[in-house]
Amino acid sequence: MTSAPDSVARFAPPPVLLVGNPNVGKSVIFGALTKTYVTVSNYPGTTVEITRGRARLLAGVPELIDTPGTNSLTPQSEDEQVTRDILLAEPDAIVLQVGDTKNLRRVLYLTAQLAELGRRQLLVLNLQDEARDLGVRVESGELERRLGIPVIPATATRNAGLDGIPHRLAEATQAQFDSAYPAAIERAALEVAAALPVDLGQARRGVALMLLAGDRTLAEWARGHLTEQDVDLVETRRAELERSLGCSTAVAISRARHRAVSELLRAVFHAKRSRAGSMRDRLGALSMHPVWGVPVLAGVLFVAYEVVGVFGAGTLVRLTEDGLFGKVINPAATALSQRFIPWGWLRDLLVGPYGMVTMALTYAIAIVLPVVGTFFVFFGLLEDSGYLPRLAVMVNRIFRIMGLNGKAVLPMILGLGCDTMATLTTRILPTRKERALVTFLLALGVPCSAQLGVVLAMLGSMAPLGTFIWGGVVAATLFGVGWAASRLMPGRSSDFLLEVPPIRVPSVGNILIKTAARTEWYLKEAVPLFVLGTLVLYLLDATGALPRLELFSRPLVVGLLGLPPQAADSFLVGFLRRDYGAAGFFLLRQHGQLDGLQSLVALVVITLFVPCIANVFVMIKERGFKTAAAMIAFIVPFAFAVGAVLNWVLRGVGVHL
Ligand SMILES: Nc1nc2c(ncn2[C@@H]2O[C@H](COP(=O)(O)OP(=O)(O)OP(=O)(O)O)[C@@H](O)[C@H]2O)c(=O)[nH]1
Ligand SMILES: [Mg+2]
Repeated sequence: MTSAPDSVARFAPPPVLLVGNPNVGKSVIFGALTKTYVTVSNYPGTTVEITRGRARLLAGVPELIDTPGTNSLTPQSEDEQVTRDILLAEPDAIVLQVGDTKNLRRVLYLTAQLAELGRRQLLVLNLQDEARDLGVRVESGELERRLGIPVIPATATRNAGLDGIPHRLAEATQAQFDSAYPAAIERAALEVAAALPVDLGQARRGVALMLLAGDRTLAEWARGHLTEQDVDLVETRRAELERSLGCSTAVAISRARHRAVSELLRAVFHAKRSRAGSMRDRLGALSMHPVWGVPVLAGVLFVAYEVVGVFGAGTLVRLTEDGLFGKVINPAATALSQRFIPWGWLRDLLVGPYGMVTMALTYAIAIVLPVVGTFFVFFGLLEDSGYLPRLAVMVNRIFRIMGLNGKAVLPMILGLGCDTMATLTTRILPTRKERALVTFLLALGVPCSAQLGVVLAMLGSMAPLGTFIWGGVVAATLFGVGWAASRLMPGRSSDFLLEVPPIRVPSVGNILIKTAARTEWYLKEAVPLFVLGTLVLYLLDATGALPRLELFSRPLVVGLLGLPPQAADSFLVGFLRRDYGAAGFFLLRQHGQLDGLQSLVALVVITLFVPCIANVFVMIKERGFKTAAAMIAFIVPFAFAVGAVLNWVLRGVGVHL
C-alpha cells in the first residue's frame, strides 16, 4: 500500500471501514453516505471486493471502504479474508460496524473480535424494521452503556437513523468487551503480543489471539512481519495450550467469546417467542420445499419466459430490429453512405453485410440489448426478493451429483445473470477445489442472461420438443462432466451451509439503479466486442480469407454438425461472446437458413462454448493461466463433439422440429 504524502496524511481524516456480517445492509449504507451506487442484493456474498468512496456526508469527507460480509475475523473463504486483511492494512481506520438487529449474537461476536484488535468503532444496528416485525427488541441505550461505543439503531433502506452516523463519528472508541479467556490463553497472548511488531499498536493482543488460534490464512502476513523465532514461539505456545486445555485453542477462544456474548444478550436482547410466521415467511419456506418448491420454480420459469422470451426477445426485439433498425437506422445509414461516401470499402465497413451499423450495432442494440435489459429487471427482482438462495437450497440435492453443495450452488445460479460476475462470486467458497469446479462448470454450460435470452427466443420458434432436448442435453452434459471432474480433481469439497436471508420486498429504486448500472456495463463491455468481432469478419471477408475459412471449417460445420457453411462466422465471433454467436444463429434462423434441427444443434454447441472474452480474463485472474487454459482447451472441442453426436442421433432417429 502506498502512503499519502505527509502534508495530506496530517490533515486527512482517517478512513472509515464498513464491516459486518453478510447481507446486513453495509452496501446500502455505503451508497447513502457516499452517494455512489454499489451493488445491493438480498443474498450473502454480494460484495466480494472492497470498494472505496468519499463519504460526502461525514465531516472532513473521509474515505469510506465497503467490505465483503464476514462472520468472524478468522476467515473461511477468500472474501472474508479480504475484510480481515483490510482491517490489518488500515490500522488507523475507524470501524463502522453494521449489524442485523435480529441476529445480535452474531453482531456482538464480531464486536468482540474488533474490540480485541483495539479498533475505534461505532455500531449501527440495522434492519430495525424486520426486528420489529419479528417481535425483537434491543435496548440500544443499555448496549451502548455496556460497550462504551455509540450504538445507532437504523433502517438503512428507509434512510432512518443514518443521520446518527455523522453526528457520532467523533465518539468512536474501542469497545469494552471482556471475553474472560482461560488464564493460560491470556498469558500466552501477552507473551506473543510482546513479540509482535510495535506498529500494530493496540491490535497486538487481537493478532496474538488470531495466531494462537492457528489461523492458517495469516501465514503470509506472518512471513512478512514476524521473525522465525516468533513463529516458533507461537507454535510452541499453541501446542502447549492445546495440551493443557484438552481442545484446540480456537475452540477455547470461541467458547469464551460466545459466553461473554450470551451474557450481554441476556441484558439487552428481548424476543417475543410466540409469533406466527408471516405470509412472507410461509412463501419463503414453500419456495425451498423439496416438493412445493417445484411448482414455485415452474412459476418463476414461466414468468421468466413471458418477460424475457416473449416480451423482451419477441415484442421489444420486433420494435428495435424490424422497426428502429430495419426501417429507420439501417436504411438511413445506407442512403447517407451511398450519397456521401465515395469509397466502397468504407461504405461496406459501415453498412455492408459485415458493417458496423448493419451488423455490430444491429446485433448489440437491436437484438441483445432488449433481451438483457428485460432479463436484468427480472433477475434483479429475483436477487432482491431472496429467492435465489432458496433455489440454491432446493436444488442442492441434485447438485451434489456434481460434487457441489451448500454455498457452491449460489454462484452457479448467479451465472444465469452473468458468468463473469459469478466467477468472481466463487470467492465465497471455502475450498480451492470448489472454486475451480464452479469456474469450470460456469464456463462450460451455464448460459448467461444475454445468451439465454437469444436462445429462448430461438427455442420459441420450434416445437416444444426442441426446448426439452436443448435443456436435457445441456443439463446432462453439465452433470456428467461435473460428476467426472469432481472425482478427478484433487482437493476436498466443503459442507458449508448457505445462509438463507428473509424474503424481502424488492425496492423499485434499487432494481432501476441496478438495471441501469448493468445496462451501462453491457454497453461498455459488450458493444466494443461486437464491433471488434464485426471488424474481424469484415477484414476476413475483404481479404478473401472468410470463404477459405468457411471452406476449411466445412468438414466440421457442414460435415459433422450438419449446418450451412456460413454458420462458421457465428462460431468465430462466438469466441468473443457466446451471445454474439447466438445472435448470428438467430438471424440465420429468421432468414430461413437454419431448420429446427440445425438450430437446435447450433444452440447446444454455442451454449457449451467458452462464454466470452471477459469471462476468460476473469478465469485467468482467479484461477491462473494454466488452469484457465486447460479448461478452455477442454471446453471448445468438447462443445463441438456434443453437437456432432446430437446431430448424428437426431438425424438417425429422424426427429422433426
Ligand atoms: N427491510 C430492510 N432491508 C434492508 C435494510 N438494509 C438493507 N436491506 C436489504 O438487505 C439486503 C442486503 O443489503 P446489502 O447492502 O447488499 O448488504 P451487505 O451487508 O452489503 O451484504 P454483503 O455484501 O453480501 O455482505 C438488500 O436486499 C437490502 O435491500 C433495512 O434496514 N431494512
Ligand atoms: Mg455489500
